[in-house]
Amino acid sequence: MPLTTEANPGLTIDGARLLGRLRRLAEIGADDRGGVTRPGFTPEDRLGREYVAREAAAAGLSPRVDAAGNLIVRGPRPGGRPVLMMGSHLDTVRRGGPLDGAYGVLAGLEVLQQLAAHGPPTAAEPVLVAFANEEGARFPCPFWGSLALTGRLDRGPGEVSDERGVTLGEALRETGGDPDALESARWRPGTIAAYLELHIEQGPILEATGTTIGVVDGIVGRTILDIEVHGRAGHAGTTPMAARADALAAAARAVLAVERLAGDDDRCAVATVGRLAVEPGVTNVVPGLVRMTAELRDGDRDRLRKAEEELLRRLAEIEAPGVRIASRVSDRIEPVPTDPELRSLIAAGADALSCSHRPIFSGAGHDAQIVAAVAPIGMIFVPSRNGVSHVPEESTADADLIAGAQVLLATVRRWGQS
Ligand code: HGY
Ligand code: MN
Ligand code: MN
Ligand code: MN
Repeated sequence: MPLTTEANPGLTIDGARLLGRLRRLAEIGADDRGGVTRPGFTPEDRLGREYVAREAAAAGLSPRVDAAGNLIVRGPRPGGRPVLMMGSHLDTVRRGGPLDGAYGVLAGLEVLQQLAAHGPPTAAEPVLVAFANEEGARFPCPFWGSLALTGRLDRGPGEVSDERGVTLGEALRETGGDPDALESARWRPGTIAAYLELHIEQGPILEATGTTIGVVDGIVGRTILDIEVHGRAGHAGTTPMAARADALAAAARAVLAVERLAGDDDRCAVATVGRLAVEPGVTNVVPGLVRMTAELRDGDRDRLRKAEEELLRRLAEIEAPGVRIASRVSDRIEPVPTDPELRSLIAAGADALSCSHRPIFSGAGHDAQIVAAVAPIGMIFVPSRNGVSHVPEESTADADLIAGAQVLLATVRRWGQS
């Protein structure tokens, strides 16, 4: 595959440098299962961000961390042009892989570095952002950084805590942010002309169809519910079955109700119970309380709302004497389409590089869908081996990683030219 474009024969990303940086970053937070555990606002997260900032500074770029914990990297000629923002995230889920988020950030760094060193000025000023806490793995407020940057945070830093009761504000301060100055992280409306995010697909379609580049046409919406099943704890040997109010047995029905919502009943695209905690959680006590989450996703906003309502009805039906189920929506993120003009630019860039491409829908969430509230967004996908992500086995062929970065560079160069 030719890796330079007809429009910029000399300008190409340094594939070996990109791959080397990806390997180095994956060592930060490397866990005992061969994966990467670098949740937002942990010491590992901070080290990852510092690594990227050091690489940027060594390349003559200007990195800074904003009050919300976002790493922002600008080139040598800031200001005076519309901003074309490239971004993704450096935080990971627990026992995740090396590419989710990290790839888009390091490829964006490579693009910025090449343009700064060799590029004629582009119509827009490319700016790179590594958004803080996209996954919400330690602090359950995913997209924290992109919500802060777009001025749409609906919770304060003291209102979100980890499992040990540490607030996000405390962790943010320890990792280089300033919870008292979050407003300063906001970019005024109109200051971002466009936003581009390069990401691994995290699903099977590009690999199955032998396609190198996915031109994302839309991003899934997601509703997360916190559910509490209240029963009555009791002695496991002496409480007669007829007299029990077993919270876990009711929670098991609730788990199946969530699964069925998306499965056989097709009320939404996918539905998952990813967390479940039993109290007191000992062998010889009838469970008295279960805390669990339900996560529903769909590309259609109305379907997602109706699925949520249907789930609440079904949870109410599971209630029984002594068993009460309480739930609240902890997060609701709308599905969004991408911008048609950016889609065309990405496709044209892929064509110029002789990369095969196809439209694709994103079943994963991305910071792009938050930025969509203030700017047109475009997303580029590359194939995921075996379609897996959020697991240590997450990987993508080197040639595809390099091709995706080339398409990002080509798209940035084309923006504003037509
Ligand atoms: O869960 C998601 O879709 C995203 O990767 N945070
Ligand atoms: Mn992810
Ligand atoms: Mn991601
Ligand atoms: Mn006893």
